[in-house]
Amino acid sequence: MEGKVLAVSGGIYRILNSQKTIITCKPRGIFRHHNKKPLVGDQVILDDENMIVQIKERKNVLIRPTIANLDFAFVVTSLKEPDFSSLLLDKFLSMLSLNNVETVIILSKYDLVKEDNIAMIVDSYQSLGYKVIRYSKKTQEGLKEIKAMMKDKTVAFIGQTGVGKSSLINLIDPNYNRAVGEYSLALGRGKHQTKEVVIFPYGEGYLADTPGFSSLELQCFKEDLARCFPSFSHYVNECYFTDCLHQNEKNCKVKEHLQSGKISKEHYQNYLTLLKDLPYRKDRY
Ligand SMILES: Nc1nc2c(ncn2[C@@H]2O[C@H](COP(=O)(O)OP(=O)(O)OP(=O)(O)O)[C@@H](O)[C@H]2O)c(=O)[nH]1
Ligand SMILES: [Mg+2]
Ligand SMILES: [Zn+2]
Repeated sequence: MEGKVLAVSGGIYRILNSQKTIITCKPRGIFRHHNKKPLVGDQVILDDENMIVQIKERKNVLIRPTIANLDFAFVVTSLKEPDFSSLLLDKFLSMLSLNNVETVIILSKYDLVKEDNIAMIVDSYQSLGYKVIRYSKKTQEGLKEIKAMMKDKTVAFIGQTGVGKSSLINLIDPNYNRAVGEYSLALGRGKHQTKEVVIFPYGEGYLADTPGFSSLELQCFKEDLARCFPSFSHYVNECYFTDCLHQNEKNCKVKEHLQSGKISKEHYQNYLTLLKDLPYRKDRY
């Protein structure tokens, strides 16, 4: 029988089997030998004793939050409490792009800001090709659109702690009954209310709540970021060097578009900030 991993806790797997029943089971020891284990979101095969014997091929996998087989991710970024940061959003977008997960941006806590102050943010990400949804728990603006996009898909809500991921899932359906945390003014962030990745059936698809980040490390090389950074990906194939880092290389299209204003100075600056902390791939060989 087949099943979908909904949650994992202490080595026990919660699985929705093909008869739409939720069961708990364990994986066979064989996974330990191969250093591979089933993850939330995996489609697995169960044997007669309801033990996991096989993981079906994954469409994609994220390490943090740990989840497999997403159709796309919603990156939830608050406009206030915590304050909006284009650096952080660019980091999330890079991480998802590196892992081949399509992304939609939700700007949460829209009730706490004035439209005039965020129109530029919305424009700048839309012009990169992202869908951007303004959302508020208070007014429910954006909720309909979010629900419509989720139809029959497997999606995860990903973002900083305290931006409102679990609250939003409760608005989608109160039966999910997610614990909602609070934003701490003193700490300037949320309090890590959600502790584990968990998937719920939603129509013919699934939705995932994930633990919020307080910090995020990109797990890649400079050369990877240079190709995947959101505002560059359209141009990198036109750079003279295939491994161009878009700094001082000759005939760099990214730098050209930076001069012409097609790439914003702010995104480019974010790129340099992220690039600084990453190792070179070429040092590895
Ligand atoms: N004003 C306002 N507050 C919101 C909105 N969405 C969520 N909040 C508040 O933000 C706080 C954190 O909400 P959560 O849903 O727990 O946030 P989370 O992203 O799940 O946080 P973690 O589980 O820690 O990652 C709560 O006090 C919510 O009531 C919103 O749209 N507007
Ligand atoms: Mg939460
Ligand atoms: Zn370049």
